[in-house]
Amino acid sequence: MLNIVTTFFSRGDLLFKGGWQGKILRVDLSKGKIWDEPLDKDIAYNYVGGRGVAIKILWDELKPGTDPLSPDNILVIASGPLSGSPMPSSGKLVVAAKSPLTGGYGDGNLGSEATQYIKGFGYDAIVITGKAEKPVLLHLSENGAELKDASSYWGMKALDTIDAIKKDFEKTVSVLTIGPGAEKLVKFGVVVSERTRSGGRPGIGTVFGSKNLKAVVVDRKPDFKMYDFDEARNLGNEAAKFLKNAEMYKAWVNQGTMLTIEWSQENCVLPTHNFSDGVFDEWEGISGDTMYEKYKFKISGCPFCTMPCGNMSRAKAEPFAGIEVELDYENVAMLGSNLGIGSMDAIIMLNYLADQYSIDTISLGSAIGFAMELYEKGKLPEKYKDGLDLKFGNVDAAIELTERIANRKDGLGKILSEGVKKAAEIIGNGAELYAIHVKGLEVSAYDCHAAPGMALAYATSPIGAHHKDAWFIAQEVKKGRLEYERWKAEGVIELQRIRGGMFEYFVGCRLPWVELGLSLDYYPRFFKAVTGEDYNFDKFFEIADRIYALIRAFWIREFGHWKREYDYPPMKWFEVPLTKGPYAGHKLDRSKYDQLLSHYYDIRGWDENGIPKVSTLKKLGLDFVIPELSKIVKLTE
Ligand code: PTT
Ligand code: SF4
Repeated sequence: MLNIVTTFFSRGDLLFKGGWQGKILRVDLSKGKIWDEPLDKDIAYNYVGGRGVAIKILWDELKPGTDPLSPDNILVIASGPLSGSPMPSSGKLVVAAKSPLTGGYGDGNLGSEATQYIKGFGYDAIVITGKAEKPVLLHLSENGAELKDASSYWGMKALDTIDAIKKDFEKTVSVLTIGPGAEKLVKFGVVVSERTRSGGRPGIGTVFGSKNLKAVVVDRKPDFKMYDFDEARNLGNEAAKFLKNAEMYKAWVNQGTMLTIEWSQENCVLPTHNFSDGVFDEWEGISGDTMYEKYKFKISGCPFCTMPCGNMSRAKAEPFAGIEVELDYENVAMLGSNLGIGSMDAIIMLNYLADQYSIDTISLGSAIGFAMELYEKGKLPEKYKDGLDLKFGNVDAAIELTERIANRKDGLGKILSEGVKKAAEIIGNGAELYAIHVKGLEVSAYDCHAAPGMALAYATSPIGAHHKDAWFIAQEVKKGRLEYERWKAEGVIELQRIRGGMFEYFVGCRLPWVELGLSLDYYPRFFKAVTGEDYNFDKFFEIADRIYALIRAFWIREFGHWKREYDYPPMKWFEVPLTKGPYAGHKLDRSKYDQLLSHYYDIRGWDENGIPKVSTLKKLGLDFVIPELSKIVKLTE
């Protein structure tokens, strides 16, 4: 293989007591240049890692208005001080960039051994700019970091690429890669790792593709500096013991997130027929029980996890028999009920295609559901039908459309590869009403016609509609489903601070806490053991608020203006009532939603348009944002 450039590692860990390794690996693909930089202490202490480090770098270094697909976009691959440590489920990594799908801040969190090995080589993050002349991969090994020719892998499907790279390098390397969908610049391309993990919904895989970066390959290097490893290991053992004895442990490792299908059906939030119904007549065919009893053949999951939730499943029925894929709730709901498809075999096939092409299952399911609804309602203009019979439940049409989207085939495929927001603009004819997104990111699998708090969570998520920052719906269902009271805004923000803050900057999986009830009190203890720093919850939450405000400032700077309406949930939830189930007839009330949004802004210290106030920015140590923002919008004191 062609060795373009190499760098030698130097020690940066002297700056920190542990957790942080002290260096950032910088790569300029246009110049074929690689170098080390120290991790700024100020960034580490005030933004910690993962999402925090990513947004600080993007704010500081990305020229406003940069085309996300241009060489100038900045790709950040960031671990956090706790990733790869004995903290339970610590094998997670953040990938971030300016999103080609939304035009704002985008990131994703995926399981990967690379998060630990990158630290083993002394880095907290890898920052990649430029565009290689021809396909390359970045390889980290004992020899240094090198760019290598990846032409032979270009065009190869993502899972096949992982197998091929492991064959060509060492079996033990960790691989982050993309498939042909992200290479061809489908706007919702994801990054795939460990064959079953994938992340970066807002098109972070697409940014890999735009840079001719096929993969990042990291040799196994598990050891990195921690402040008090013995204490971290003892805590890890204690937490693992708790998790293994948790009441829900067995159910969790049997079904993982697939437990949610039944829950969503019962609570009338299962996305069905492009978020029209909330319940699905054929739900039993796609339930967690069905998956477990008939399809699951192996437990899989992220590295370093004591409660692995991946459901490796195999299709049984022809013509899909033998296809293997990991099934998760979001994938099954968006490619199943949302498309009116009740066959798990067909869902396995669709999920497999999405993984191989490395395109996001949620956006894919939303795009196909959107086209199907337009088709059934007679709103898809003839010129866009492309000979497809796009009725809900038509498996062949869903598969064919997936291939066309993934290959950006001229016509409907190419239009939908832009995401539903842009597709609706192109199609016109009132299509906007059926485009289920926030800020251009397709909504993940919870219908919120009758769940205003979860609608607020989607609408204020810092990357566009994703549940990861605040899965508020569980609390809402328990405590007062249809209310629009202030407690809901408080609850959403509390979750955003923990899930969207702590777990995205530590970086680790939140599910030990969410699903099996591991006490949050463990986390400051892990933080102390691994980094040597004493942070309490006030400090953790302040950091989360800082990151949120900076992400909001980034969106404002990129858009060049800001409107309150950008924090609205999809129009359909206001306009078209749910059609089925116990909440049939319900839709969101716009003026009550507006009150809820005002509560949200008030608690955050943002003004009535969702712009952080000067006093808030100052309190969070974001004074440096003020001069730039005040040129774009009127700031409130
Ligand atoms: C996540 C989103 C999700 S969230 C799912 S299933 W889920 C989908 N998975 C996809 C997939 O698979 N293939 C594909 N081509 N596209 C996919 N898109 C969808 O992406 C994931 C788990 C899950 S499974 C969840 S809830 C939790 N998410 C976490 C998070 O966001 N942060 C965090 N600190 N911990 C989390 N733990 C859980 O991780 P995105 P993964 Mg994914 C095949 O990244 O962009 O955030 O989108 O990361 O390693 O696969 O684990 O019912
Ligand atoms: Fe990964 Fe599941 Fe373990 Fe979280 S609980 S780290 S998502 S396998």
